[in-house]
Amino acid sequence: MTRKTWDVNWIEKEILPQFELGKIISISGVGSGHINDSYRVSTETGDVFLQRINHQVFRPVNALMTNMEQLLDVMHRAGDYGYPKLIHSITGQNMIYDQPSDTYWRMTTFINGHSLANTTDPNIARQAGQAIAAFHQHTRHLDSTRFHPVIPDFHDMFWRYEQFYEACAEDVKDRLAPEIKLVDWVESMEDAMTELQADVLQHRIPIQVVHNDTKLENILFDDNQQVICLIDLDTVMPGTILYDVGDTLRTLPVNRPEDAEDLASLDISLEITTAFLEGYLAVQGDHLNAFERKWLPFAAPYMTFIMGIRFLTDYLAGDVYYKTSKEKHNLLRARNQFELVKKWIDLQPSLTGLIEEFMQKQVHSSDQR
Ligand code: GN1
Ligand code: MG
Repeated sequence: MTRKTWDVNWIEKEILPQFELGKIISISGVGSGHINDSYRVSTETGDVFLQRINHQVFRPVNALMTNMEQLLDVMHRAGDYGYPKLIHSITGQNMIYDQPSDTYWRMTTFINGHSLANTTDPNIARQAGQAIAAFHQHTRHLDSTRFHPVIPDFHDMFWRYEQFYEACAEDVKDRLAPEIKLVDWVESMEDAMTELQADVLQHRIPIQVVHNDTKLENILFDDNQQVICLIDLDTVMPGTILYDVGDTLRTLPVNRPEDAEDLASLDISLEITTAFLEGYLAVQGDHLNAFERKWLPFAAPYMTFIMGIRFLTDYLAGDVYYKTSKEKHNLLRARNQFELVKKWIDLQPSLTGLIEEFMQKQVHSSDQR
């Protein structure tokens, strides 16, 4: 899918009048999401954040908005006021539907902050770990059945493999043959990559409400490098904490973006990974069960692989899901992610060692309390 942008004059004329706002000063596109379209709208009375929700991806848009409202409510009640507030339309709706253009739009307060693609600063990594852990603390007691699975089986590797095989079988754009080596490698990884999800399906790894899209870019920081909130709440739904830990690690300690083409330049910082896990475990360590602990080192390769297989599937299916902005963009993203998977697998012994060490230190310090 190539990037579609909405004309800001059209937005001002058709969408904004449906909300009660002061005089509009400017509208500008923000963010780098692959799915929705986001805008900062400056008005005489302050700035707001406007998003077009991609309802091809998020089919039950109403369910998505119910999830989001519930989540924001939980965060605000917990005293986490960094999270934005939803701005209802003039008619009191949590989003609006524009029939002529068949588009859905929602609005929240604008949160001033910045996000990062990765970091070399251990303090930021630790903060990120604590922020993901705090999110999990706030959501762990919620009844996860009250949150709709807006994209069912989102991080289920078995389902991702099914979709991949389907795309291979259909091969709509004749893209398979030149990539057969890569496709064969993906097939060869199936047993190793589905084992974690097998433990989810066996109810060994607990299901709770998680964020499901915790790449570092989705953590908002203030100027003092303190976390304000997690953003991009569309995929907040049942899942496991491993998906979130893994998705932050997929990005935070990696020196290059997910579509970097020079694979030889890709590097994962163990120091940054360690700082993140320390931050996470300091808050969440006592609450993990044996299976969550067992799989924690594998969270990063799991989530990096799932992105790889999703990008490759979309490439084979003709680029129908993710926005793309260059030739073979999804294939390049897939190659990048798979290269990182290999590196994460090499790092497994070190990760297992450092997590064990950290957990022991924690047991020690709680013994002494
Ligand atoms: C998409 O919305 P955005 O760009 O943050 C995707 C995530 C992937 C991410 C890869 C609903 O997220 O699952 O991790 O791209 N979101 C959806 O960068 O598919
Ligand atoms: Mg997202």
